[in-house]
Amino acid sequence: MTLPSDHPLMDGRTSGSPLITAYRSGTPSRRPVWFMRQAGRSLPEYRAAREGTAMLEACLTPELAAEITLQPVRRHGVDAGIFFSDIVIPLKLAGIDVDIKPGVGPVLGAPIRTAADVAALPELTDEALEPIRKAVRLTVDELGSTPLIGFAGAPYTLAAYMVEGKPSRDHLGPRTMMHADPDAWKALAAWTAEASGKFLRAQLEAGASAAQLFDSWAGSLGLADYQNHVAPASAAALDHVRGLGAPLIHFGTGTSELLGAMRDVGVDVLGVDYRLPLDEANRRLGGTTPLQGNIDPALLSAPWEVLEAHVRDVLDAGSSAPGHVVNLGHGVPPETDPTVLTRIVELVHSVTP
Ligand code: 1CP
Repeated sequence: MTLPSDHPLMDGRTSGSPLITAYRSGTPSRRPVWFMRQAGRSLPEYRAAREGTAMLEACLTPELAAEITLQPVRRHGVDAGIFFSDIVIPLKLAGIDVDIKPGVGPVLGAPIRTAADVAALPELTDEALEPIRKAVRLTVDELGSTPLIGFAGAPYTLAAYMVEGKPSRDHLGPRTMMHADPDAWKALAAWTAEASGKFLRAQLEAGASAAQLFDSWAGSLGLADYQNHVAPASAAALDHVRGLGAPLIHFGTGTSELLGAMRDVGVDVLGVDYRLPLDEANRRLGGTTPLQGNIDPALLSAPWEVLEAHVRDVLDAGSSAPGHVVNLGHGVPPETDPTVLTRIVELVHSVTP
């Protein structure tokens, strides 16, 4: 299966863009940069657009999701849009009782704790993903030569919310389940892999030029648990979109010890959080994998001179990798001054790629 001939990656709109070139270890015309959570609460235009609309409703209103996706591209001149949605949208579209509570995050009506709970999970159908395809089509029509990145939550991070029923710090629920009830865990990981895989595929087929799998909480796992209980499900999610020709990126936080295993699920690019310098990440990966990252979000509120020196360090360390896309080491904090992000984009674009 390939992408349609009028897809932005196939008709020449985005294939030569700095982002796609760097993801493919080529030589881009400038160092590409985008920010995780670039759409969202740091932008006054986002807060205005969202007024009176609940988070999940905003994600499922195609015109609004497209507009919110475009806002940071217009404002900052970043090298990619990241589709405005959430990792729990596939759950919602499957019919699961899930909501995003302001100031909290994803909350389920009933947590998924037993094999019977998993067996009762509804299937995510392709038809249910139509609002996603529509929003992506509207977005890429406006983006022109700027690529759109699609995304999904990786099975572990998604399952962590399903088992706990809400955000948690230590993710004890899923980590216990994978040992105490391995069959239930395997079934849950398989369900989430399919939901995330279908969500990714809908975005890529409708016009996204790359896709990122977010395993934000993988860092709570040791290497053995990651390899035995998680990596196969992440690989299964990606099986839905392999061979389409779109670069696949894998990101988690606290994953310095898991980088090789996360690359080995079969991705083109690794996102690195702020804890590990990119030259060391590159060394650990054998110098063959393009990297994305890793400005420390904490420094966005530091004096500009301090932040600028840090960004230049990230650019230097990133030069050691076969490709480098500048990003943060995790998402934009809501209280960030958006003019600082624009200034980072200008700085990154001013250096030789
Ligand atoms: O009302 C609001 O504005 C809610 C805040 C918000 C936003 C803007 C949530 C709730 N989700 C999002 C959008 C979102 N979520 C995007 C698109 C925007 C962009 O990147 O520009 C993406 C890629 C996500 C993905 C996401 N959701 C992740 C993975 C990325 C990461 O940050 O680690 C995770 C873990 C979630 C769960 C989630 N959704 C929302 C919150 C506050 C959380 C985290 C809760 C927790 O701490 O566990």
